[in-house]
Amino acid sequence: MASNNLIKTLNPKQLAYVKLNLPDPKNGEYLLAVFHLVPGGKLNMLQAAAEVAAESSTGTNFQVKTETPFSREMNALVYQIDVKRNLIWIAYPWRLFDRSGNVQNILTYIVGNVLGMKEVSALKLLDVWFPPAMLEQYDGPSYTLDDMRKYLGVYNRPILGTIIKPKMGLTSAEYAEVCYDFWVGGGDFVKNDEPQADQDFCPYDKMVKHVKKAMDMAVKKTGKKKVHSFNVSAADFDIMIERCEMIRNAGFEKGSYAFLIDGILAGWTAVQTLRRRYPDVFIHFHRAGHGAYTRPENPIGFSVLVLSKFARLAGVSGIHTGTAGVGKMAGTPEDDIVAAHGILQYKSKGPFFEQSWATIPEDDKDALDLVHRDITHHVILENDDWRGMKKCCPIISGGLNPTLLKPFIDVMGNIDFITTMGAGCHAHPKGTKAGAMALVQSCEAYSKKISITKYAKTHKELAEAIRFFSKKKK
Ligand code: CAP
Ligand code: MG
Ligand code: MG
Repeated sequence: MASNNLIKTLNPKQLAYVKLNLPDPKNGEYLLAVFHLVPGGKLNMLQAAAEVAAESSTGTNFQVKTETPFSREMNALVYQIDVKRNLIWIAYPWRLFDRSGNVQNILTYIVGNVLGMKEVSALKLLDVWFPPAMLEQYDGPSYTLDDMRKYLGVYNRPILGTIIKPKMGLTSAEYAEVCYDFWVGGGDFVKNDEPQADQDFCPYDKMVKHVKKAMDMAVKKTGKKKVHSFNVSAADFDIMIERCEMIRNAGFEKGSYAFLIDGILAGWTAVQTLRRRYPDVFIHFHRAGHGAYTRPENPIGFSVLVLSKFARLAGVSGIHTGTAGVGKMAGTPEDDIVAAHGILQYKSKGPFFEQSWATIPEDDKDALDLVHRDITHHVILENDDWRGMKKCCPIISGGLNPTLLKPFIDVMGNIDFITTMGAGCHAHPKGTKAGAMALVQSCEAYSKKISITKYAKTHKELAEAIRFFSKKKK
């Protein structure tokens, strides 16, 4: 059925949420969204789309008598549909949103009630576009990957990290010993695993103290700076802040600690609280639970790209964006790499929208060129505030090991990320230190453009990693 005929099938309420061929959706008034939609019940695509626009903005199941001329101005509008591909485009007047730069509030509209409506049997938010004026209302990242690079003195390779394994069950002293081994093996970055908290066998305060000691020893031994990302997710605001303050008061150097938050499960309020309270700290968004929304086989939810864009909007320094099929987690290059590039670059192309994160005028070719070169070399500009919203760093994790570093870099197309390898280091037959050495060696091989098999001839830790990890499929 052509769009005009579909319009005739709408009831008056639905009609108020549809404006096909909206003259200029990118005029700055709207947040734009593309959904994959399969109607539920007997509705056609446009009817279902109108119901989604209604419920995700001002409406409900019936037109209400309390509407005002102004409230109608706030209606979201279905402005395009593609019946064959089951796609709908909706424009949300962004005056709908909480003026305090609140990401949770936007998501409560656009992927809130609508995901549970009877009128849809599939509804997935695939991409969003933010107008420049709206971006200005949101924090964006403060402490970035470039700041971490400066602290570590690491510029022309990915940041090499690990997650301590076993995931849980080590005492605080045992935990710190594994950190030490990884750091003296040459690794830069260690993160708490996502369920790390204040377990009775590993009290938080002791974990922090032992990590501090291990870091001091490792820095002394190697002459290199190190970073530890502490999970500060907690039951309530006070405990979360208590954990942050405990870390800040433990004697760590600025730059040597990051705050990890289980962003999906602790929630956006926790994420944004950290960003606002601690602009001088790397905020690390671990996305445990995201699969419930993002997995392709789940027809309801949102994409990895959407999650990652909102994380940048909220201002985290880095978020996990997946291994693009190279590691153990589900996720394709199309989804994961588009998301990684989407949060890293000042201008990024998604499947539906090209998002500009910069306030630089499109015709200022010199400035754009400078920014582009800085993204590649990281050192031209001291402070990237002026260019618009800062970059957010992809964190690449899940089933990786030293043999998979180059394959991932090849898919990613650049080295601007943190990678954390858990089993990939601690399963090394000679243990964690050798695992870290193998990771460093595999990175050296990449930088020197030598294959890992050739490099392994003179580097025994790498040789052993290759033997071990190529035997084991996982
Ligand atoms: C990786 C990891 C991360 C996952 C999360 C884990 O460990 O710590 O939580 O990477 O997935 O526990 O699995 P391994 P994602 O290196 O031992 O696999 O990054 O896709 O959100
Ligand atoms: Mg309601
Ligand atoms: Mg983990």
